[in-house]
Amino acid sequence: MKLTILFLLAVTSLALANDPKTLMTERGKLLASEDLSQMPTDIFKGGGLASMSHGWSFRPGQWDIVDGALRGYQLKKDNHSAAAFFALPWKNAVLQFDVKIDGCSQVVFCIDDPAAIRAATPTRPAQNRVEHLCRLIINKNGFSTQKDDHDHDGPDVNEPFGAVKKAMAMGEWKTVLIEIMEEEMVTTIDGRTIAGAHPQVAADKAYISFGVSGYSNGFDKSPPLSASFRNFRLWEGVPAKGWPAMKAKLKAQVE
Ligand SMILES: [Ca+2]
Repeated sequence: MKLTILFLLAVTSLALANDPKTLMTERGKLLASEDLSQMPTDIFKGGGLASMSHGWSFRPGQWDIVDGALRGYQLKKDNHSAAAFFALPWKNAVLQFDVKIDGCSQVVFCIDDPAAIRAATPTRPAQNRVEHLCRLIINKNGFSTQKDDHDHDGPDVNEPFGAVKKAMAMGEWKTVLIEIMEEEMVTTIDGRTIAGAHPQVAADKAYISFGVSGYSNGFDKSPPLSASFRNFRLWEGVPAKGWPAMKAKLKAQVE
């Protein structure tokens, strides 16, 4: 029995040691964990996104488990990026996943609010919709984050939080760490961090999504122009005491 406990402790410590260090928050209660080494069992089979209340949805696009990870790519007929949605209510969190880019033009990780009736805009009537709050964009040249254009085509606009120019090698796994605490979004890949803030980031969250775009470099390629994902984790976010000093240091590095 003692040996078993020691072994479990060792495994737990190893897993924690592999997690990148958080800056703004501490990892609290684990709210969601999906290795994505096989298809999740909780697949939402209801109607549209606005009615999705739990689990995963894999559309549009083509999504398969390949080499122990979830691989997605865009289909020409969809006229939209491939998207894998996961529904879960949360507010402040530490989000983590591994991503590997294999030829797609762009990977997007979106954080969305709960469905609600949105006012009419110049191009659509009032309707029940899920909208994007903020996102991470990764391509072969680096990554960027932004507060999203929440109304799509009203007066609201995207507001960039920053960009890191660092080549992302194709076929190489990278661990993404996103910390959300009230208005702030802090994103770290390979030890490089973008910190940003906007009141919209403090909204209630209901969905996250992985997006894969292939349009700009073609369709029907073999193998497909894809990205893969694995080891998705979502912890409750707890404020870290050292964040104000850390933030000042990060700001000094950028300026
Ligand atoms: Ca707008």
